Amino acid sequence: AFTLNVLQHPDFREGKATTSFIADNPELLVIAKPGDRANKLLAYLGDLAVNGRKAVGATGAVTPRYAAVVPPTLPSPPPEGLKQVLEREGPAGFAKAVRNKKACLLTDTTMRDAHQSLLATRVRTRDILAAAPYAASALGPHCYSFENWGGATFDVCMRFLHECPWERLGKMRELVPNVPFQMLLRGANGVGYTSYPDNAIFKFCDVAVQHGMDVFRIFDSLNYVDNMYLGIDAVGAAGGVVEAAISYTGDLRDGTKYSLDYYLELARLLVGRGIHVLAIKDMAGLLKPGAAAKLVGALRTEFPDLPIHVHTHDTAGTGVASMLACADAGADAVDVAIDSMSGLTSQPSMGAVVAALEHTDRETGIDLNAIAPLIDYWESTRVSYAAFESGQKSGSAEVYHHEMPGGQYTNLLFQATTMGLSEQWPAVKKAYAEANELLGDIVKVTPSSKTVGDLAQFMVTNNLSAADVRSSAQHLSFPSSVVEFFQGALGIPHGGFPQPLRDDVLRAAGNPRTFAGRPGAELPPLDLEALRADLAAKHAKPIPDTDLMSSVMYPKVYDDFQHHLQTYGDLSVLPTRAFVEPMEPGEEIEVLLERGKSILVRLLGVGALDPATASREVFFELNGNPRSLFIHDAH
Ligand code: 3PY
Ligand code: ZN
Repeated sequence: AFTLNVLQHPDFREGKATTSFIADNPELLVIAKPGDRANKLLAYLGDLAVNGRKAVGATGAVTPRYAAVVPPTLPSPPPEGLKQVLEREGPAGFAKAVRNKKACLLTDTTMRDAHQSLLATRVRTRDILAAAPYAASALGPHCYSFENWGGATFDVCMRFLHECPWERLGKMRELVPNVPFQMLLRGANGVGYTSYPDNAIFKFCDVAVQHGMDVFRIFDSLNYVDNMYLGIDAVGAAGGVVEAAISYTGDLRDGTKYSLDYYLELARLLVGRGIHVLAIKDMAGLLKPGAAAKLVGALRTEFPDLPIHVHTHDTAGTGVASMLACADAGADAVDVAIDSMSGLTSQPSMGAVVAALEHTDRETGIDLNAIAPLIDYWESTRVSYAAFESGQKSGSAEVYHHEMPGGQYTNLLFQATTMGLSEQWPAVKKAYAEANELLGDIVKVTPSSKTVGDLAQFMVTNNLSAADVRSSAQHLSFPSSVVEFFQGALGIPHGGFPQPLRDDVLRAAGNPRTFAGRPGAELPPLDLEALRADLAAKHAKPIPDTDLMSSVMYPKVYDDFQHHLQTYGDLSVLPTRAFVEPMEPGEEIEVLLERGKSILVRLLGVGALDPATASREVFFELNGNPRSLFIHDAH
């Protein structure tokens, strides 16, 4: 590359090069083609070296040095799976094939919910891809799906990992041709936290199907059926598998308003709209084995031809028992995570469920020995994400009291611990349960769970009891998510809004507008082509549908991501430890820029602060050649 660079220099080509040629043209010492990319990477590594790892939002323990144990390469292509059925027979044929299987099918959530729940959604594309081919071969034929997209991954991918979620989807698809991909769609909220115009949701689902998504688990944070219908219609129009999810809360045997009849009535409405699969979404891990048997049993009896898919979290530790009860009661598929990414607020362990179903008529067909390399891979890979571990050490049946969803639990615990407020954690859990009661005992899942969490933190910070909130609501300055909830911006909760709290909160907020029905119905359609033109001008590049949808969902996050790309280039090539932690002086890393093209980067040291420019010179060796650059010191 060096010679190429020199040879192409106009002076050199015109025979004007002298002995001082190289000294006069030091830029020629930079590798020609990947030079710009290498410089941008150095700028990122330099920024971490000067300003520390907070640049990536990591606040937990320092990442140990540990090499991932990559699973072996198995013969390709992998054996056929349900993806082939879906391709040949469409969503209805897929549903039929699922229903006809005797085995209990599994959804492996390792690539989405498991790391969303355990590692703040921070697992990077390269670490997902490294195990994907093996997972496709070893698990593929026995899986209903790999849940690998949607939920919080879309946002976090751009915001913290500086990666394009669509590129991740495309790359996973290349490596996994045999397993249906599954995403979590927040109904009318897409993969965001608020209602979007209907045409935005339709377009999003269409682009997702075009780029390899198959199964859409659609839920609404209040089980508000009008919001769910929108997601159902959008996925149906896009040609995806419509998996409509009932979000489960409480214990249906407790005589609360979330009774068996409530869930059955909701299921009837969803089935009536035209769905391929019915899901039970137990986002907090509240579905105990006995309740699971009742719910799945009743749904099985009423809808004998409809596939039933159950999702849970292992927060209290009953996850495996509950999934076995579901399989026994006739569920077609259950969600699990690879053992080393399972348990606690994540999904129950795949190995445990596989082993427990051996020698039964619902045997999964998975060989426990075949899972072992994936267990080793994720156990070793997880080490690189130490900075994002929540610190949770055990399961806890307290979840039956506070009812916090898995991902939120670890997030709030992490926040409390890293802000030095761990002594407040018991108060936060208690306040969360009280906030839920204040809001009318609602279904709690993104984004309604954020409303409850915000109110709980507001109560703890301001030292307010539930009675205080009720009696002084007219004079309090509530978090915006609480006001929006009472405006009806998320939809209408089962049983309506609690009064007089609703009126009091709205009055305190200056009586903002309220929504009488589905909030999105009142939003005008988005002019997608105008937005595309604006983005193309702003970022000086053509805007494909994928970028357009990223911007529709997260306008500011998308813009920041584009600026980050321009400044630092594609960071997905960095090994995870180097992405998270500042390099140490003397440390060298190898970065594979693309197939067959790698660079060696060594950090030599960081210079003294130059007060005039508030910067430091950072010294590297790039492929053995000295390089230095000035980095702004933000301290
Ligand atoms: C999400 O919406 O991201 C969830 O995981 C809800 O359970
Ligand atoms: Zn979940």
